[in-house]
Amino acid sequence: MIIRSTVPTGPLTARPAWKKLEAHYQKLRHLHLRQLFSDDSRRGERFALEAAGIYLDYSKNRITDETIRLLVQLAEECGLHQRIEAMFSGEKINVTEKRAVLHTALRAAAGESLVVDGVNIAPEVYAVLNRMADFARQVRSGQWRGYTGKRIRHVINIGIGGSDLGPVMAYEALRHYSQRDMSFRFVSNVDGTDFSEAVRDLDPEETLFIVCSKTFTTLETLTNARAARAWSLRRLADEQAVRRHFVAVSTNAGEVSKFGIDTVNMFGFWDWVGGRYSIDSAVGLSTMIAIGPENFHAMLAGFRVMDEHFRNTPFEQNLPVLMGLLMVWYNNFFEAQTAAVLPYEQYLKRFPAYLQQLAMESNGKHVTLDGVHIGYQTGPIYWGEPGTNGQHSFFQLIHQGTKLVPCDFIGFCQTLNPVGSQHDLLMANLFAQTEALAFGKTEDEVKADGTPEWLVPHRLFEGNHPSNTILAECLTPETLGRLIALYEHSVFTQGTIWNVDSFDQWGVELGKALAQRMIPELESADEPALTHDSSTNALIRRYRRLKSGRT
Ligand code: G6Q
Repeated sequence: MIIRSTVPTGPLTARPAWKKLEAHYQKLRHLHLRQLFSDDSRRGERFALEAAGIYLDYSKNRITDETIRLLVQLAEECGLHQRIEAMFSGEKINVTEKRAVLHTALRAAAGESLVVDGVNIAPEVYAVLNRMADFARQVRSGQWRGYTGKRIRHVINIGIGGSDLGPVMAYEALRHYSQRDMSFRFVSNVDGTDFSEAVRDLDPEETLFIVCSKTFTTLETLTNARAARAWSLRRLADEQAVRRHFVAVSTNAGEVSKFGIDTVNMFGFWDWVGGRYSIDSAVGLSTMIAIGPENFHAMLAGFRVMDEHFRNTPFEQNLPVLMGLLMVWYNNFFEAQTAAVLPYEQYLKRFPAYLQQLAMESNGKHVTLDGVHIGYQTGPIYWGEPGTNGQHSFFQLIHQGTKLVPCDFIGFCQTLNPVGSQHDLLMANLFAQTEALAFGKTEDEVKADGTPEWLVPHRLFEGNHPSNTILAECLTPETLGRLIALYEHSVFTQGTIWNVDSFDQWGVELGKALAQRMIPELESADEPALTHDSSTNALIRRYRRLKSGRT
């Protein structure tokens, strides 16, 4: 059943709260954060929240109490309460694929029951988690041996998009907790370089491949999996070896066995888990092998804490709701095109890339749930790099460029790798950047530094650049779970306001189909009759000529 009751009626821009926000924006748009802070000495504490182990300081945003009140009203008018309930209770809110959206069920507490299409899915979820744990323990302990009896030392996850970005991000984020006598690598790109570089120093006898694909039809993943099988068998020289060196993660048992992987070695999941929301499912198998089942369960518990917070907390104190609404505020009223995510934590170096998929694949949409063309901006471009590196490159544009870039700074009060006072230096940079972005440097301050008159405009910082600061105690598996869920639900909040299907990805499907048509045109021995546009035809001809060295 497609749920219509949760879909708001009438266009977003005609809602009372939207109209009020437009008028409010006109009053507020020139107001400076310097002013807002000097008017209220407690602003830094008033616009801050602590929940689910995460402290969010959102005081350095261009908002007042009235802004929050109106944004919350907008969320209510857009049916956010109903949408949250619809998602958690398994209604088919992914309307274009007619699917439930139940990544939250992957981390539900043991013993909870959740019925989808007449089946209680909770026992299935735990059954897979238990099988994963059993397998992970065997690999980690050396009980699971390669075909020639050697211990598995290297695990390579082959997958792309949601079957890669979550696993690689989580592994990198939790590397501190990983089994250090094993190596973990991730192959995603169909560019043969990715595979070749991943295996060049490895021994096939000690290498386990996890072929991770929801559909098990994705060109890149199957191509790399075939390359991996050929690489393994060149050394192991017996088809029987495949079952000791290949496992699959998929929803498609038929394709898995067609590929030659025994379904005994398959870990399943379900169509109600979207690729970019799948790290808690069997897609997290590489992470579980790396950090162990106990740590993996701690990560799930972290997700769960944020899920409960999102579901049960009034919007004014709800971290993901507030973050989502602030993004709407900048995206739709200030016309910010992008948002930067800046983790001051080296272990989170892949977090921005992960969020890019989560946010942009979810909310990069141009029609409403009803298929009506949208007349307002939807999902912004997410990007970012870890601090302090970003400060030495693109921060210049955020400080002194002409674009408004709302930023999320993410930091931890304790480091996992104390080296002298380096963590204080790192955090000093984080705090200093949020301060400089907000308050800038006035003409008087620049002159007071003895700056010559002609140089003053260049050294001036207007400030008024908004940011959130997200602080947690320490990067643990549980904290990571909370952080990921924070963004998942923020993205959901945004998608609800924009009234889009945040859980389909027709743009990705397009790419999958387009390349298939062109492959024979590049591979065929005979000159193909090309019927593309003149640019594409010329590019193909040029490629065909040069790839074989003909000029
Ligand atoms: C994620 C998308 C997409 C998907 C990849 C891989 O939400 O659907 O990124 O994860 O295209 O798909 P498979 O897992 O089916 O190989």
